[in-house]
Amino acid sequence: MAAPGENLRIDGDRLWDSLMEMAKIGPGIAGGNNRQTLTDEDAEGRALFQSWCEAAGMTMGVDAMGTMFATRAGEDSQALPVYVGSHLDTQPTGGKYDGVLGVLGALEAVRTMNDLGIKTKHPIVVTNWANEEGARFAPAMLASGVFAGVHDLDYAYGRKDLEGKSYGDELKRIGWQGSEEVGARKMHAYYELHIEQGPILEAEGKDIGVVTHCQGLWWLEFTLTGRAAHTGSTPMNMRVNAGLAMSRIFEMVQEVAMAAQPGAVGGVGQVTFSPNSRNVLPGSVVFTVDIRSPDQAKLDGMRAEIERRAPEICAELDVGCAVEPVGHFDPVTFAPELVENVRKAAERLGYSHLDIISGAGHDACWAAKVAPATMVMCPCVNGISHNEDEEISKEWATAGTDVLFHAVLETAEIVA
Ligand code: HGY
Ligand code: MN
Ligand code: MN
Repeated sequence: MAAPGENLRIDGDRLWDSLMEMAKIGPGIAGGNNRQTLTDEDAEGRALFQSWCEAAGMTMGVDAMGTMFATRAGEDSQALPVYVGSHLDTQPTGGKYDGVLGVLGALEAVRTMNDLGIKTKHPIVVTNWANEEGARFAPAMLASGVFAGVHDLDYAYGRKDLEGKSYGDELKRIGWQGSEEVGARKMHAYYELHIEQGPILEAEGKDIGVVTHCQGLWWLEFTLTGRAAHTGSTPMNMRVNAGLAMSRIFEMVQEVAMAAQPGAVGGVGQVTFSPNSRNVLPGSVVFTVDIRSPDQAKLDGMRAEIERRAPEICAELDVGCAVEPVGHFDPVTFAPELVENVRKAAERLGYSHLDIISGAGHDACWAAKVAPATMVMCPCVNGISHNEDEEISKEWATAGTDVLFHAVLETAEIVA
């Protein structure tokens, strides 16, 4: 089967217009987006996406986790579909492109197939995975995790946000609880376009990231129990200071991650003090340690050392210490034949490219458990992401989507 010709290219202006249109939904306070999963803003973005998919002649299916699957028919209805997607939900102070580029890039590939009258053997399914971010309901990649059989539906439905609202209730409230059994769909292959969310491609002057692997992750939720007390009248030697224990654990996590260099990260993004009053020493402190590495031994070694040393730190301060893993996936190796399709597409289209390991987690990491999967990356300005300043160029978005388009056609097999 002939490879797509080098002149087959998507419509970068139409892609960019769609990105800017979606960015109007759930605006942030500084130019980015706050379209957190299962909020009214998420529902609005879903409705817009569905309208675009239906305008492109696709039929929409939704599963019981709220993941959206828009199908473009293939010539062989018995052939398993090629799935292409990412996520439309954002961080609270998210950018306009994290996840969104992958969903709307996949839609643009279908729009271009329609324009050119391209027919493929395999159907194409453009996918919007629910709750990729895990910002509101931990863990990240929750819906794709249920799809891959890593989590069961009851566990997922029971996950709660900081206000005590459950995933299942919120999904029903916004009206996006689909009827499809999660994971019943079988994939021929899965592709995901995503911004790098790091500085490498831009620094190396490369248009395309050929993603060979994704680093693994642990999210360890610590609950430290001190004694709520007056910050003024409580003598220093009478304090049971959970906040002090937390700060010593943060320093320890930094030390463990630095000792595991190169190829390891560790930090904390979310802390909840209770009662969180400025003149009360916290009775409890809850925070999630996020550690990652592409090296399995390093990843598990960091976890073991942190879980060994944290209770020792707390014991010195008479602070109670409990830890629960609330997110995990091992380092992922993507499908070599799909990775080669991405590399060949970049070369055919004349884009510079670099093999890269994804620093961030993606739904592709769980898709890879049930089908051959890989990713395409484009640079982002100064490597900034999970920040409203996240920015890419139209050229980068176009290049990434061109490569995605070609790789998908290679796998879906053009028949006319
Ligand atoms: O945490 C991650 O890597 C992804 O952004 N959910
Ligand atoms: Mn993402
Ligand atoms: Mn993200």
